[in-house]
Amino acid sequence: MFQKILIANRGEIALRIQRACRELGIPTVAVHSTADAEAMHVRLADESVCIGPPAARDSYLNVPAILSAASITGADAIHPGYGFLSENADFADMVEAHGLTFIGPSAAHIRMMGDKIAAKSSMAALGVPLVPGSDGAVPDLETARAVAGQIGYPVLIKAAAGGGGRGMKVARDASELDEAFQVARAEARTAFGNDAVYMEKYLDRPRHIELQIMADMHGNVVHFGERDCSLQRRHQKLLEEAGSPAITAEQRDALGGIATKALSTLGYRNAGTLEFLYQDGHFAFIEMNTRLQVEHPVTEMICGVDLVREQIRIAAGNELGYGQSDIVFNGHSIECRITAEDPTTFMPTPGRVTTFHPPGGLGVRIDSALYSGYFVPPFYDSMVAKLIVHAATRADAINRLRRALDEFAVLGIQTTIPLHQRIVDDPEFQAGDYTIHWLEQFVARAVDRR
Ligand code: MV4
Repeated sequence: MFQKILIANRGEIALRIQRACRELGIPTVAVHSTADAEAMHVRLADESVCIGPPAARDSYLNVPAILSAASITGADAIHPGYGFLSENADFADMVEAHGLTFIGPSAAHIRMMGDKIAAKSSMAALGVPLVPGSDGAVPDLETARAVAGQIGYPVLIKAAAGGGGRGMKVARDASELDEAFQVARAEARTAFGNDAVYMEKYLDRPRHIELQIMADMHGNVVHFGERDCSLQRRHQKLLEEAGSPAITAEQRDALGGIATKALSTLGYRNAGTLEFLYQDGHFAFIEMNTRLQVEHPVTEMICGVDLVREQIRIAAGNELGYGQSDIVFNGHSIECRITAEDPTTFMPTPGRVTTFHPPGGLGVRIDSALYSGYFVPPFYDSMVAKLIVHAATRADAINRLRRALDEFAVLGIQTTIPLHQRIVDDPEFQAGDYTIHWLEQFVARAVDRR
């Protein structure tokens, strides 16, 4: 097992990783920017190192500073969390080149999945279903027209280096194709320094369903079921649930079987998430995330597993020690991402938290680095807390979530707690009847009512 783990992140996820380390008896090193000297992840770590000024590029993305911090503290492994350097293959390479363990997949797999074209062709070759689309990159307009003719409009043009919604253009019909193609290409070149694009049939009302997998270094791969992440606004997820209200246990088993077999063949290791669009009873793979995700707790709640502990154990070379049939799904879990934002305009609201009173009780979990008196800095992501509930059924989980949201007090700054309270009271949400477009329409209706 590792002697000391450096956590290359901040906020709630740094705390989340520290907690797993502590239960494994592994000391932790926190790194922080000058803006985070008073942050909870620094206070609770065994050791801490200041790695630079507030801007992320000078601190949490500062590779030499992070590697130096690992070296001077004697850390032998680095957990990247999510965001920042978590899906940076060059960073993973450099960590290993310094004789340290990167707690995550191999740099080669991170690189493969970072190229969305390579990710799709690898998965397709292993029997994972895709959206109808181009076979690889679309090099020119002539090819784009031919592909659109084959798959039918509307089509989506996506950047190979994109992902998470960046660099996509819809063409509703042939008259829109030329411009969509040129703009997608130009934007991809500017945003990613890579103008490779590919095409897919545009699905107009899908759900976003993702599958959590875990693989050890001995060829064992399991899945921990799906999360429904359809409730998002501008590609920022607001609320996630496990399992999806839209899919059956049989569908989960079938998809899980295909996915675990594919990743076992690929030789993938550590945690990973396959993203699918789900519409009209069909799953289509779109991307794979090679990191621990923000919403991992809903999976932990229904599976009774500590995913971060598993990541660390696996990275140290341990076997999973259990198989798919040992993983039992129990009840339902919902996570609300609470951000320091105006709940109607979504303008960030950094500032001093005067009172932090989290809810408690049976089936309630708070992952947050807030405390009364903490100043939420303006430099980073605005998520300040995750409220996760677990109960026997979805209806019970919603009821518990309403109770927990009512109990939650974050004073001094505005948060999105009131927005979550409105979502939870909505009959369509309660019925599980939503697609990836539902939340934006819900928010627009709320603005109209003002
Ligand atoms: C799509 C799609 C419809 N059809 N692909 C956006 C994020 C990126 N991961 C993929 N995305 C989409 N790909 C096809 N062929 C619609 C989206 C999409 C979306 C997907 C998941 C969650 C939220 C979304 C919001 C808008 C568009």
